[in-house]
Amino acid sequence: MIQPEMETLDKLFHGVSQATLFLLLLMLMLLFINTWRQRRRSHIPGPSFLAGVGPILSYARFIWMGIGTACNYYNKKYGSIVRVWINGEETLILSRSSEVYHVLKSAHYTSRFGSQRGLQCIGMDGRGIIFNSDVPLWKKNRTYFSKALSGPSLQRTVGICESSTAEHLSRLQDVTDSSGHVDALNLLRAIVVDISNRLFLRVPLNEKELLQKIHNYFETWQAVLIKPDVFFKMGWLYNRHKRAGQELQDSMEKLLEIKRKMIYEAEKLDEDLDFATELIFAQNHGELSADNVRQCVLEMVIAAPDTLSISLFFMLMLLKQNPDVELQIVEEMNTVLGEKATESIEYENLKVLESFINESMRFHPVVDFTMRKALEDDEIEGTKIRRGTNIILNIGLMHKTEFFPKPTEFSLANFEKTVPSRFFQPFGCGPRSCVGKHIAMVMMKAILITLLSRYTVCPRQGCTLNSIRQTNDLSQQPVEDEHSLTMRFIPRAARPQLT
Ligand code: HEM
Ligand SMILES: *[C@@H]1O[C@H](CO)[C@@H](O)[C@H](O)[C@H]1NC(C)=O
Ligand SMILES: CC(=O)N[C@H]1CO[C@H](CO)[C@@H](O)[C@@H]1O
Repeated sequence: MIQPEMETLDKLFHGVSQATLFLLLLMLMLLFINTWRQRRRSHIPGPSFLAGVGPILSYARFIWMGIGTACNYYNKKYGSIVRVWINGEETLILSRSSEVYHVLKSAHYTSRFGSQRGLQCIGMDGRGIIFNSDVPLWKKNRTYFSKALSGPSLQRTVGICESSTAEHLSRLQDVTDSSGHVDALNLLRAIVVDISNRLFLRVPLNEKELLQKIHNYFETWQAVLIKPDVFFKMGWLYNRHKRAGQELQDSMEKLLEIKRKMIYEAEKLDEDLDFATELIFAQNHGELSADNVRQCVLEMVIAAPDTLSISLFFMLMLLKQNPDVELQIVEEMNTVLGEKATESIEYENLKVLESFINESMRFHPVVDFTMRKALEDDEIEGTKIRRGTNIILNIGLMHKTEFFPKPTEFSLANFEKTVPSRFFQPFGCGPRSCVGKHIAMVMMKAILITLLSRYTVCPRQGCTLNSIRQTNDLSQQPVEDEHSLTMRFIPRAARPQLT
């Protein structure tokens, strides 16, 4: 029995040429160096490599739980800096303010990560702004966004938000069901998409149809963002998403056609050009491709409905759970706004309202984290970061673990004292921060003031932020099943003297 085996082995050894032996040795050495490097890096806490099983398990957790939920799981299990793997790539999750602040401020992290096939599916790969990782091109496109989201736009915003909110509220009967409830989240979405259109595009559109497409586009974005390449080969899974990604892009193209026609036929254009007009002119001058103009306008139009309307929805829920805060806000509105015409106000004096908005974004954020990529080797607080490492900043968790006096409670006391900026970053800061952060604050204030001066809301019995179902994948969102998210809108008895 043993004899033949010995013979084979013998033959084997004789058959192995010296070159092959050398290659074998080299491979062993490389394997050793690799493991050694792996061990050297293992001072960052995280799940263990386990001969390649670790990366598969951690990737599976991200896909299964959703990105936001998985980040919180890992930070809670391993601490404020964790090393995991997404799609085989080393990924760090950071939640301590000093590390988060370092990444936000640095020019080495102005890129994001995500599946290239996935981003191509939604038109974001190397285009637009949000997930455009072609840094020089992103930079150029970002200037168009910054221009449109500050200056004259910012001033127009207050008036547009107030009139759009008022108009939608005056048609409240149309969206009230037989039991007297309103689908608050969709009402807020309709208000916000109308405001975005009036600010950036100014084309007549079917709000409801566009909102449905924005919703599907977001679902697709979330579904494809970190999927492995094989996912895109499985037609039965992928085609539905591909269609949803394409539908919104087609709608945008149609709206832009209308816009081009409007510009062409206009006798004379407004003094301050809107975002879409600026981009169309840039295209006419050969500076931008049509694909890019479409993607930039698309991202501008979806930005607020995907973030701001859900933030406002959470705020309405929080108000009902904290009636004393609502009282304080309404009193402040009466004293501060009662005296002046609202149109001209930039809302500097509404400290309670601003604290409420800040505390809501701290306590129950929509955007919980942000995804970046290291463009250079770097060192953060003694931890070596290799170029190409994926970075997730878990800002939501940071807001609940540092600085604030009542970190896990909703309380305006958290904003009584001035909060140093590194401890509170709902929009990020630095070169790749939220380009809409100023306009978002103005929009939230204007919409809340208009709404709260006319109505107080009342969610369904037993419906609180804790009890409604939510997911936290790309962002934190309520699950829209049947009636759980509807509210009654009760007119305020004594309406404050607002115009
Ligand atoms: C409550 C509302 C909002 C929140 C909480 C929010 C939050 C954020 C966060 C955390 C980021 C990532 C920043 C980073 O990586 O450091 C971001 C990016 C961005 N936001 Fe917002 N945002 C909001 C509203 C808006 C609005 C209204 C607009 C535009 C109209 C907007 C446009 C953008 C864009 C274009 C980016 C990508 C910037 C880039 O990659 O260069 N956001 N936002
Ligand atoms: C709210 O947060 C912003 C930072 O996003 C900060 O500049 C502002 O001072 C805060 N307002 C209050 C009243 O704390
Ligand atoms: C104005 C400008 O240069 N825009 C750029 C935006 O990004 C695309 C590709 O990402 C470029 O082709 C554009 O030139």
